[in-house]
Amino acid sequence: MDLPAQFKGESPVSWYPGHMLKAEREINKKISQVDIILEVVDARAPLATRNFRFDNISTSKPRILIINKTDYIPEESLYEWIDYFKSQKITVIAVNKYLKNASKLLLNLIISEVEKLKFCTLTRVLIIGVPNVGKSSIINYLINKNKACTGPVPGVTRCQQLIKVNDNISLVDSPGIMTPRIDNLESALKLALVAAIKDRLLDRLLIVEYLAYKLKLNGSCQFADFYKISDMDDFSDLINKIGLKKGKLAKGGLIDTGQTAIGIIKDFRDGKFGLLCLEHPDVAI
Ligand SMILES: Nc1nc2c(ncn2[C@@H]2O[C@H](COP(=O)(O)OP(=O)(O)O)[C@@H](O)[C@H]2O)c(=O)[nH]1
Ligand SMILES: [Mg+2]
Repeated sequence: MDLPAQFKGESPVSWYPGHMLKAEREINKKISQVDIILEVVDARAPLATRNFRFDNISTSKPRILIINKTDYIPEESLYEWIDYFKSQKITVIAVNKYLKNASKLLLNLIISEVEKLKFCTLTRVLIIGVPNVGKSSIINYLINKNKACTGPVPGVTRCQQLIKVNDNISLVDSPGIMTPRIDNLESALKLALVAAIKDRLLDRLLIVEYLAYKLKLNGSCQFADFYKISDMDDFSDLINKIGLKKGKLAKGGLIDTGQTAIGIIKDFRDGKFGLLCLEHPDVAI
């Protein structure tokens, strides 16, 4: 199905080339200290949450792409994405924070990648990715949380530069935060839904309308089913009904559609509409 016109066009959110340049410089500085890079993406939008500019600045270092938060998406979508990245010759692993052996799987993959390079010294790892994809969570389970000082929190730089994971592997202390590259409005909508950018930067009603479109397209649980209301063809009627159901009333008895949209976005992030991947590898081809 063709993308409806209201989701097409340029992103109203600028991606600040200056800001991005700064982020790249920071990563470049760290890259000189590392042997291997772990790039984290959100399984709900594995392309929108990648920043392809990063490809230009780290060609010489081996990289593992971590598809994180796989608990949010259907298994079929995950397999499609894994196949897609493998077809691009990208070393890929899929994890989520509920997976008991995620840390072990990841460490084994790091070791096997590093063995290919025949490093004999300590391997230094840098985790990068756009905001909120789960970098800190991954660092926390890799280092078993209490083992090191609270280096993984961005901005906390007072502790040592390397956090020891085991005798062979250390993490460069803070994650590299990349500014998302926002190519168009649809990417911005996906990034807002997965909280990689602030949703207030966009029209929240449009974000919710896009979500409704995606749920319909994927045959997932629809708003009408979840909120137990009769379906409405007109989107603003639908929002008003959901707002009434949620008790989001503004002064004068009108429905507060903004607050209603915030509530719906939260329900999505809480996984209330079931498993949903916002992207299909087709868009990459
Ligand atoms: N459902 C789910 N949530 C996750 C997962 N990993 C991280 N999160 C949540 O995503 C949010 C952002 O995680 P964080 O590690 O701070 O991301 P960072 O900004 O990349 O460091 C937090 O609320 C985490 O609890 C995951 O695998 N599944
Ligand atoms: Mg973090």
